Amino acid sequence: MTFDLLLENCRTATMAGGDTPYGAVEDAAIGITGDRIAWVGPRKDAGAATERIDLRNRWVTPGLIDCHTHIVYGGDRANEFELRLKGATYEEIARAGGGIVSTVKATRAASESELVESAAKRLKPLLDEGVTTVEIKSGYGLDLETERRQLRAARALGRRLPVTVRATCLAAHAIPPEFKDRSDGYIDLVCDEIIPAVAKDGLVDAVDAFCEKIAFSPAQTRRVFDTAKRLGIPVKLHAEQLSDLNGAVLAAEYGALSAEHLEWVNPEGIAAMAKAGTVAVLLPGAFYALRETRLPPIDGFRKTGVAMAIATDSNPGSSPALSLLLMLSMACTFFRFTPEEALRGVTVNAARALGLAASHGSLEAGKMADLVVWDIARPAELAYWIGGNPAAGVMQAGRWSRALCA
Ligand code: DI6
Ligand code: FE
Repeated sequence: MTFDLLLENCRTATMAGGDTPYGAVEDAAIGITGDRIAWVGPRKDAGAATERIDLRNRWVTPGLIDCHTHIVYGGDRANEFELRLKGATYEEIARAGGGIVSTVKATRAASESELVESAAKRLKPLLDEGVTTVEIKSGYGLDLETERRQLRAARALGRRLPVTVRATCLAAHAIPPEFKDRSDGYIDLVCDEIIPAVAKDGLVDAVDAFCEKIAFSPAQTRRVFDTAKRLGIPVKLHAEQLSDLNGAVLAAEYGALSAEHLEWVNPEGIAAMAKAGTVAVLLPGAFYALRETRLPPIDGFRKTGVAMAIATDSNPGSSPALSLLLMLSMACTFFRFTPEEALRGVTVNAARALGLAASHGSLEAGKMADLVVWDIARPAELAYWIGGNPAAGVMQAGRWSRALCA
């Protein structure tokens, strides 16, 4: 078999298991045909290729996966940042009608093309630093029309930019003002109208909910999950971000792809996640921006074998983050991830959190040709630098989405 392209003379952090840290293969080559990786291995064993590129011994990793974002929205909340600096808490601002609800107002007022334009600007720095797959949640519409518009904008971004987009319906994100004190009524709308309609339009890859005192109860979350289950859509959950409602146990019960945030998860939740294979998605940007002090139980996840992913949580309130590499640094420094765990968290484990483990997240034959060439001497540098961008080239689906530097 002749490859379309052979990337040769590189060091690969395949993240595909094996005996070496990072699944590394030194003096390696990668054969690419069409949009897929056809072969990865020692350079001396590489086959013929139509085109060959000498990577001059640079490191190659899988394309990075940001598996939790809320990056499509109207407006911003820099004003609330200033209020929080003066002492107001995130929960106080939310209860006073700011927070998520203020972004809902701005999102309802934005057209689909305005949502696409503003999100594309925020996605640009993520893509430049090697993100080739991103999850985008709705949840700033909280009515059928605007939830649909957000999800359509997410799909449009996937068509327009060199990135695979997974769209998640998070209609159960907050209680909209028109349902104040009637949250069960809003859940009726979510379950009877919003989720079935956006699913019918093919706009949803997963369903998520915010199970929290300032949002929805476990009983309400259960109704959302039952709706998703009936429609055959996988679920994920914002669980134990601000308090412990046993959300992780609930998520695991429904075989959730992931439970996310998890600073307050209890041992029963960890055990349930381990048993169900639910990925822990940890969000150091929100931990940082909200000055959270309670750490997610990293050792508990390690000991029980719960896979850990990390993501930006990019959103206008709790994590206005536009760098996934910075999250690697924060995961190591705040959460005591090893640099290898951090990279796993934005590759293989992030792919699992999106239900994409078969096609994304590692450099292996048959998977998508999504990869990043880096100007680094060792993979730990991806988590080491605070700012800056060592990406020297980004390939998505077999094409250079960011031209390779010589
Ligand atoms: N948890 C979060 O961190 C984001 N949503 C959620 O459920 C925050 C969203 C926001 O503040 O706008
Ligand atoms: Fe979030």
